[in-house]
Amino acid sequence: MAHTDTQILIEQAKSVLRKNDMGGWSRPDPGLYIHQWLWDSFFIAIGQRHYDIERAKAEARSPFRAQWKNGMLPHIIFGDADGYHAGPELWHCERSPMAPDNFQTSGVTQPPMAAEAVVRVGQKLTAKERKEWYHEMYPRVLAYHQWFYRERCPRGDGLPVIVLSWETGMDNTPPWMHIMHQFAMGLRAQLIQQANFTSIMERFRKDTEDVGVPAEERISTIDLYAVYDLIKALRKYKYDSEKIISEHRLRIVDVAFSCILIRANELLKEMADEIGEELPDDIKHAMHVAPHALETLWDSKTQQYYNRNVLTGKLVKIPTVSTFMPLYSGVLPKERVKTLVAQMHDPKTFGTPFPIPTTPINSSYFRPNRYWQGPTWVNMNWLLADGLERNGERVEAKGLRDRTIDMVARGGMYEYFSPMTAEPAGAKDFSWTAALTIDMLSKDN
Ligand code: 2M8
Repeated sequence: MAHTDTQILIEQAKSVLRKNDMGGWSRPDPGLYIHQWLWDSFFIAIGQRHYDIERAKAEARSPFRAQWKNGMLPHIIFGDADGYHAGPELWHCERSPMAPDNFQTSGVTQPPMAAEAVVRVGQKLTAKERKEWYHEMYPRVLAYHQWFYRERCPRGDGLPVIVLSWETGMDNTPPWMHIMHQFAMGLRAQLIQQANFTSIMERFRKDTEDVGVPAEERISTIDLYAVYDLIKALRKYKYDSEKIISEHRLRIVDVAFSCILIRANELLKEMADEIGEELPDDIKHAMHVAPHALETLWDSKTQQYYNRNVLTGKLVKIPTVSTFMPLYSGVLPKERVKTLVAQMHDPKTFGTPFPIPTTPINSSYFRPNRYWQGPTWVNMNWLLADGLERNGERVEAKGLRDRTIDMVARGGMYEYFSPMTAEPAGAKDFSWTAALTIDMLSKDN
């Protein structure tokens, strides 16, 4: 890309981030996601560090202001704005004694990108500043990671149990929707489905036409109401992990989430080493056992990684972009790198003109513009390009970044894009698309 085009794109991205800057934290977009989201903020900080290090520090720090007393970082911190479709009145987080005193939040978490953001911000600091930064952030990130092993890891195998598709960040990803329909449909959702009320219920949705996003680009109506029902179930447990882990109808070991946590521990260790701290035993144990547990998610017949349904113990063999995430984990067996790279290029599945589609194009779930069931997302490409690079696939990593930048340059700073044509979809002026575009463009400088 020519230097001037790069500059124009960076300026466009910065202006999106300015528009979504709420003063110390950022919203994902101005219409649909008007509060603060966990992994969004960490991706945003990764972009901001290139031009405003203090602002990036504030962004990476801001999710911790509502850290729960048990260490969990909630996936949404609610601000003052009204109109979000799953606001504080749905969650009632105050029912948990662990919820923070001064903030209203959701009651679940999201992929743990905290350590990544803290270390990336750290890379832009002098050695002395970095030590101070790590001294500040390490105990908080550690408390978050320890929450997973204390409360969400009953098998002690280093892989957390995830209890709502919203925790994965890939809200309507096919394997989760499949298991939800099989095992975890609430009464209301069943009624809506049986009585064929979906088109009536669609009119009550607040996350589509009202905020400028066509319904067909979002999660389906029945899936959305089923998720709402599951949130109500978690709320009934008062977000008590012990109850959730033994009783909740939806419990999944999610391959992408697991890979992000595995990588996050490595980054946590980097922080600990730099400030002369020793990781506690629970984290060391998790780091030791998780790579073996990750191997149990590999299916040698189809040569893919899959999620495991905890209720049945079985792999859910519905392929998605998550199959590539072990590249990001940093513990992928060497001989498997080439297999995954070849699959990324297969024109029958993931090798689309604007890769990587969240669902392969030969899947019955695939829709080029439907949320996490087909479109290409900039954050997934960012994670996978990073993973490719650390696995020695530099050319592949650069190729993926270049195609992602090309897609954003054509479509604009949207939430997601058609993997076939780069046509944009979802929310306009989307913060992590902007932030990660800045980061990817900065790599070539
Ligand atoms: C989407 O999720 C929220 C619920 O958490 C929603 O649909 O209302 C997901 O894409 C998620 O990954 C993202 O963090 C969030 C805000 O961008 O939006």
